[in-house]
Amino acid sequence: MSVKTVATTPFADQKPGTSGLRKKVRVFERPNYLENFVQSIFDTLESPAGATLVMGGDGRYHNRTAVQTILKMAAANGWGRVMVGRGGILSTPAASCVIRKYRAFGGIVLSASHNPGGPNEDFGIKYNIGNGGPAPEKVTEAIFARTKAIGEYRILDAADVDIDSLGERVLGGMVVEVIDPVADYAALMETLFDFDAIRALFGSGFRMAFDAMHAVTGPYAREILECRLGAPAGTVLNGEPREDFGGGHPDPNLVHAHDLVAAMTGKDAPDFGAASDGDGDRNMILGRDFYVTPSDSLAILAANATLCPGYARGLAGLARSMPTSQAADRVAERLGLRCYETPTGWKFFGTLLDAGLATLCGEESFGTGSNHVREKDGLWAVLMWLNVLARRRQSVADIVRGHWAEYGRNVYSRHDYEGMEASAANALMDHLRQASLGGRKLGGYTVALHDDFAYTDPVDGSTSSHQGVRVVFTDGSRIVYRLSGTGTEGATLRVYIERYEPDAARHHLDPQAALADLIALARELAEIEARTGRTEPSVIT
Ligand code: VG1
Ligand code: CO
Repeated sequence: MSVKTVATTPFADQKPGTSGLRKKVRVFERPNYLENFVQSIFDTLESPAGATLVMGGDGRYHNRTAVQTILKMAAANGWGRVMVGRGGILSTPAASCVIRKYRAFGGIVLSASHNPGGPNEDFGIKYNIGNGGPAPEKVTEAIFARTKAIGEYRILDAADVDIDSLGERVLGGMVVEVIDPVADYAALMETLFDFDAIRALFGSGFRMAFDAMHAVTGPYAREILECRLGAPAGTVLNGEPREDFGGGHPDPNLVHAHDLVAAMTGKDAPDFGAASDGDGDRNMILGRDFYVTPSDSLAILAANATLCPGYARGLAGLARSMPTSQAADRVAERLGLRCYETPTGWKFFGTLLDAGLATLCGEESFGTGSNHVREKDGLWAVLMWLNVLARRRQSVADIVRGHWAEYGRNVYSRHDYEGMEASAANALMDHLRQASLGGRKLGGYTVALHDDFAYTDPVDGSTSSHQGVRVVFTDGSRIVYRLSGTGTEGATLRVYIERYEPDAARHHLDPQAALADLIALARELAEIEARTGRTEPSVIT
């Protein structure tokens, strides 16, 4: 076995987005494409010789090939040990858990998350630092800078390694340790939640449906829900991970998690429904005929956190991404906590969690998590809901309605316009940035604030600008616009609409109806139809 140094030339398009580098599989299959990016990561890190790296992915098409390439490159770049999930599998939160537990130098997560998988679909790669969380922007920017200058990469000339059986094997001067992808994560969950109470809940006839969407959480959900918590076999739907996620979008929302939505409809439906995404970091929560928005879910989990053993002593603070509704802020205020507002993407929560300023974090995009790892965590959120349900013994709908009655409802919706021309989308955003809206009266609303969100990290002082155009009205209602940073084709415009409704008599209204005037205003302000020809969003959540 010898180390080969291979000459290469840069690719211009390896800038990581909201969560790592995501491209079509066909792009990743180009000679040297993956290798250039991985070598750029290794060149950027100041990892001591012999350091430990964690690696795993969501099991999508190209995962196994990429794992073998990266193992050989890690061996040629002086890593001492790579801990890899069996079969190349680790959910994103499990990867974060393993990095932290074994104090690894960092980790490589192979996933394009909620994007579809298969030979003609998407693949992705991201680097996580030693705290278990996504690399902060200064690291991803350094990696990107390196991709533009790279001239060679190093790889071991060796046969593929067996990654399908547990245990250690040697690859050049490096140890490859194949670990159980579920065990460490499941053990961590047992320390946070009241498994006895949840077991008793299932024992009392409570029924649940969990849609793993043929993605990575299937084995985790089966082990934790069915084996450890005693939920009946069959609670986990679509539990076999597949390289193409069964042809679907592994995106847990009302549009894509249709099997779950069907299962949760009607009077014989289970009491509780949940789904997770491709890499296991997102969650959707449903009751019988009832949908919980992710923003409400964060607020409700925060308000009930002390019912869970891992959070019994209270929370240090909350954090939410800027476009996430302000429901969590109301809970924070009641609890006397700060609620931090960060740009979109989990990487911005890491410093707050590390500094002990926040305990729970969330995003409107079906992401919820806590300081137990440094990623959002789908099954964790499901278990926290189960713990709350086991202690409160009320239906999901009653818990949510009770929360609204107590705090008021932040009526909320996100409208996505997918597959737009990038130039039209960029022009639309420029137009919104330049419009001078401050103080203007629009319909029944008066603009209190109009800006392009900029953030200064309160812990390390790093700054991020152009994080989304906000139009905030004097009554606290908001319209937020930003472009997606996770897509691989064209551009996606996301429009986030929110209005506070204190009147309990109006809490039952459908959000699309309750927000109709703001939705119309949002389309008008951005000139969506005139600029893009779109009259309706492609996905509403
Ligand atoms: C989207 C979500 C964002 C989330 C990101 C990664 O990003 O809006 O909240 O953190 O996906 O989630 P964007 O830039 O497309 O809006 V995942 O589960 O795809 O890692
Ligand atoms: Co994800």
